[in-house]
Amino acid sequence: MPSVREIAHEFLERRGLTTIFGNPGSNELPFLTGLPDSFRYVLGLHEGVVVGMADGYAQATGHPVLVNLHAAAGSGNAMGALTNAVYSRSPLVLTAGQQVRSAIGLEAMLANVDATSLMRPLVGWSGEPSCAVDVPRSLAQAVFEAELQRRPTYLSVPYDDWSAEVADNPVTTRSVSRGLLPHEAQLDELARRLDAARNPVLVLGGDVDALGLFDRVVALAERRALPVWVAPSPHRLPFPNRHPFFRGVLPAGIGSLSAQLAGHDLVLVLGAPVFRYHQHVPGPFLPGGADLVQVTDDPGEAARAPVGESLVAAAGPVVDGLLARLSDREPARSGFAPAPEPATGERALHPEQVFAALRDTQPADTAYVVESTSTNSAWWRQMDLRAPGSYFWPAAGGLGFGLPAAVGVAMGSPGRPVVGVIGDGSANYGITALWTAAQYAVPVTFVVLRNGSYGALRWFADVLGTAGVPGTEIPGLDFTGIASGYGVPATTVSDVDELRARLEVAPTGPRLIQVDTELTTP
Ligand code: TZD
Repeated sequence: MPSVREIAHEFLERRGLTTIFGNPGSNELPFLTGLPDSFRYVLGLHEGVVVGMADGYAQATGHPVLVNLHAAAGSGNAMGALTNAVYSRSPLVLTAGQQVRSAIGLEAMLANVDATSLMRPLVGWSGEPSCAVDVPRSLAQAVFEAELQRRPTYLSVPYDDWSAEVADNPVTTRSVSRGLLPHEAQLDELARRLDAARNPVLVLGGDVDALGLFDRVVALAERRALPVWVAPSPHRLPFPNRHPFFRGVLPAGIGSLSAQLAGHDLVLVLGAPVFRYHQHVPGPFLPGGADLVQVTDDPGEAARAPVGESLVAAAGPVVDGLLARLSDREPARSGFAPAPEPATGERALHPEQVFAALRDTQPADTAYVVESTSTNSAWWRQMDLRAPGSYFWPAAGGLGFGLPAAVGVAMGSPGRPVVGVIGDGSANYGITALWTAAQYAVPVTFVVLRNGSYGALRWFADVLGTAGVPGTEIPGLDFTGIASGYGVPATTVSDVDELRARLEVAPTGPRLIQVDTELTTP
């Protein structure tokens, strides 16, 4: 009879989960032994980095990814990174080794006490099989729940289960899929409302890019010359940011967002929650006279929205259905808007100079993983992103995503140039990803913006009226030394021409460019 381990390996292989991101301990070794050659194990040196890499990989590939963590301690280390994966809707299948069954109750070392509660409420499903025979089915459930919910799941497996022998299991050949097609009547009604609206507007969320709808929403916007905003706190870019209909990223305050939408009578939100607010700015949720319709495939997103109507359906068929029903109203304006001249710094480079250099030197299909929190407006002023999958940002604002996710995105999209744009504060939370990048020879350019500060927090301190708080300065960091310790070649650049010259050269492996920059506001 086959072992539970053999059945599990075969199931994962069939489902294409053959890249495992992990950091092992003794509880996990019995699962990892005898992995078929088709598997690739990607070692991360800290579990936050393991999950950040897997998140980037899952977003780049659009498929579930297996993560292997060490018992409760490793799971705990992963939890901060997990917050991002929840809001990027990444189908991560987290597995953790449990003590042998007979030793859990007595709380032997490495017993994961109450394992199924540990990662709640972050994961969409968590489980621990009730007996060894149920391990294959439970693993399948963890994979399918991640796929169906588009949310991480967590499975704890006692390590003595892996070598148990069980009858072959029909679950290994199962598959799941979802439809979520809107009804024709729902599409007719939505098209009618768009037609009747005097001044409609599109608000797009990260799901538009995650679901491969980047080009189709351009067609939709052009069909009716619809202005397009990006929903607040975006973790992906759903629309080319220099397109003539692009209006920008909506502010993340309730009052400021509704003020920005003033004058519109219909707000059509595709693939976003309503909304991911951040700074508390009280006010009405919508401007007077505006209706809102949200299209999302996440029932939770629909149910918790504070305003408007929600249609729970896959965004793709809704976009296609609208395109089939709406005729051209005006000829589309064409021509991408040029970026303004970058602002210049006095004592160091202005972030806009760095972004202009990236824009001018990097290939048009470059994927950027950005975790530089005080440079948002500089970023959008200078960048010109026209390709799907161009932009990734920590979806819950949990720092430690950028460096690892850049490695994961690069591993998940071989051949595509990848640049991580990382603040000198943010870099520290995921710094050990440099080691994985070096060991696995992943071609990524890390641009570290060194402003010596937690810049965004200084700005927030002003917003909250708490200026002068401690803990916002981070002098004395040198990422060239740190990078070389992890095996990544690195340089410091302070001159814009030198920066451009370095960026002109395509990387063959990982490299880090540290740039001293001036402090700006987000
Ligand atoms: N810890 C974690 C895990 N996530 C966070 N978001 C924070 C702390 C708080 N935080 C922010 O929200 S922004 C920020 C911190 C510490 C400063 C990041 O500094 P940076 O970027 O150098 O990366 P800027 O451009 O100087 O803000």
